[in-house]
Amino acid sequence: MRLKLAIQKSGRLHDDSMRLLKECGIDIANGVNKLKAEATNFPIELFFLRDDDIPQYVEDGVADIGFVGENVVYEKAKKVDVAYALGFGKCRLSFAVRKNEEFTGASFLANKKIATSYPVLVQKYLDAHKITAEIHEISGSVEIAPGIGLADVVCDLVSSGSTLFMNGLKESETILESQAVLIKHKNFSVEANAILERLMFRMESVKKAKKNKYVLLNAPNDNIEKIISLLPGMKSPTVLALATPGWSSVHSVIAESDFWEIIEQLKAAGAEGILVIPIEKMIL
Ligand code: PRT
Ligand code: ZN
Repeated sequence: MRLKLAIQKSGRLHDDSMRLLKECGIDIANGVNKLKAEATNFPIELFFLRDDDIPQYVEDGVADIGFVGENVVYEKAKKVDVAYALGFGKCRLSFAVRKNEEFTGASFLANKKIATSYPVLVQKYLDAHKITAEIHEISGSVEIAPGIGLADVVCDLVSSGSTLFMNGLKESETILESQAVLIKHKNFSVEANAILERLMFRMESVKKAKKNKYVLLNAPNDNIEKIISLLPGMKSPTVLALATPGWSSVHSVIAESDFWEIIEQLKAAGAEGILVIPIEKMIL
């Protein structure tokens, strides 16, 4: 069998979805102009769809899994499971008001007109805060609604914030932090699950590799204990003698998040010739 994966046909998530598959060593045969494509070296078949349709296809089992933004998953509220965070397509769903207005909290929205493409999520927020407001659902260019008098407030996706800024609006309150996720059909056969496990194992290796760097450095033997204590490594660092007496070469893996701090401490401990190399895959 082949696992059927739905991804966005074109748009913001398409390229990152294809790149992730490639990084997982999965080669896709035909072009994306078709509705379907097959991988040549992995039991997976791709469906190219509009992102809005992906949750429905996965609920119905027409696709087994899909890559789609959490914003779409929660707005559509279909019966699917969110199985894995993919780490791309990051954005937030936020309220925005005219830049000269003061957003004083949820109560500011009472009896206002709110333009959004996310009526379900906005209504949920209003209900949670026991507020009544009028929601105008529009499918695109939400940010122009206040300018043309259609709404007082918008609730839209934001990443850099420049769209809001250019339309004289300011972001006021975030109601959802979103990224692309892997969703799956509720009922999975043992066979389908085994393929999904293989795919997720590869995605996790790619993700871990991006978060870590391989470091090589030269260290005076006198300080080697101190330097090793700064480097956790996968098990423990590799230490090899250099041709120069009294010096060793130390190899290890360090997390991107504490990268600069560790490098500074290594330098202070006498490390020299530090080389930092990206890791392609990391299997623990
Ligand atoms: O054709 P199809 O229906 O498949 O695509 P689409 O046009 O509905 O979606 P698309 O391709 O625009 O976005 C797909 C997904 O990307 C969204 O569902 C989000 O999960 C994610 N994503 C991440 C974003 C953004 N960032 C984003 N900035 N989706 C939209 N935007 C828009 C936003 O709506 C606003 O118009 O970008 C503008 C704001 O960007 P900044 O940088 O100016 O703040
Ligand atoms: Zn869409």
